[in-house]
Amino acid sequence: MGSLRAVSDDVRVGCAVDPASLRTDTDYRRTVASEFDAITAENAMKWGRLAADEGAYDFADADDVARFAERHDMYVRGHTLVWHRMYPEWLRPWTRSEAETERLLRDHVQTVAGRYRGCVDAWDVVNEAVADDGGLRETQWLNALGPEYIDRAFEYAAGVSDADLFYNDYGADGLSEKSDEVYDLVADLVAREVPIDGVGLQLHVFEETVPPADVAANVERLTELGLDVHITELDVGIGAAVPDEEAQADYYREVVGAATDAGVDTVVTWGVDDGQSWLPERGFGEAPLLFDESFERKPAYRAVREALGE
Ligand code: 9MR
Repeated sequence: MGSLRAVSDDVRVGCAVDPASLRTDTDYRRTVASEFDAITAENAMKWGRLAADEGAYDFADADDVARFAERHDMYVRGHTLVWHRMYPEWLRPWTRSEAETERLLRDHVQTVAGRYRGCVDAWDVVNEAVADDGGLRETQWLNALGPEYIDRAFEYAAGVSDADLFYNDYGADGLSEKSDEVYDLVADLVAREVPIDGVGLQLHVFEETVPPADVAANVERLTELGLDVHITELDVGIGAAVPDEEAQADYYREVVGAATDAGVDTVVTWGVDDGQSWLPERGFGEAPLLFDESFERKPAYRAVREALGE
């Protein structure tokens, strides 16, 4: 059996990676290089990782991911420019003036999106700005700058980057109140000609599965706005929603099939192997990825190949 990346000419399959594992773990590195044709830094391009110290960026880890991607001819999803989590401690306590906060946002977006111009193909410009109970999430950015912080982030990114610019969120994968909120948000950005190109549906699946038909319907309505849709952080924890590896494989097959039939051309799993995943340590289910902790291909791996037409 050949590699996953060779299965479909129309759909890229990616993974989120940790640069330290890429450097030190041969099995990890070999799996990423041979199986995937898209890549995201799980954490290395987040503000808190890039600029732990005020006034000084450290791009070493992020550059490693970028170089790896280039060497292996991979599509790069940059993650993420503006978020309410994993920002540097020195940004606290958020008592700066509006003008100063805006300058910090602009400088960060321009610095990072500018550095990876020509390398990052798609940026998650704004991540998780919609609250779980509706409306915009109360973040430091919203408090300091109002809802326009979203417009500004996209505009600053568009000024320096040739990447496709995405809004990315969780819990907005199928049809739900939150996915309606995300739809309304991005429809408004499109209507006001804010430079947005796409929407990332994270698709973290644990307590309950999202009906694949609902994912397809959501993809279709977003596509009708003229936006691209990517599945950006796919993982399926074994637990309440999917009891075992076979059920997990069935769900992967159905949801990847439904999303790609509806027009999704990029599907990224949130990690490589079950030994390194954020889900189990949060108690959100077990063994959520395509490779087990020995990097053996799981039933879910074969299911994704089938979903892509094999
Ligand atoms: O998987 C990531 C984990 O290692 C980090 O500790 C965490 C905080 O930065 O972020 C996790 O990734 C999140 C992603 O950036 C945005 N969507 C939800 C992901 C899982 O929490």
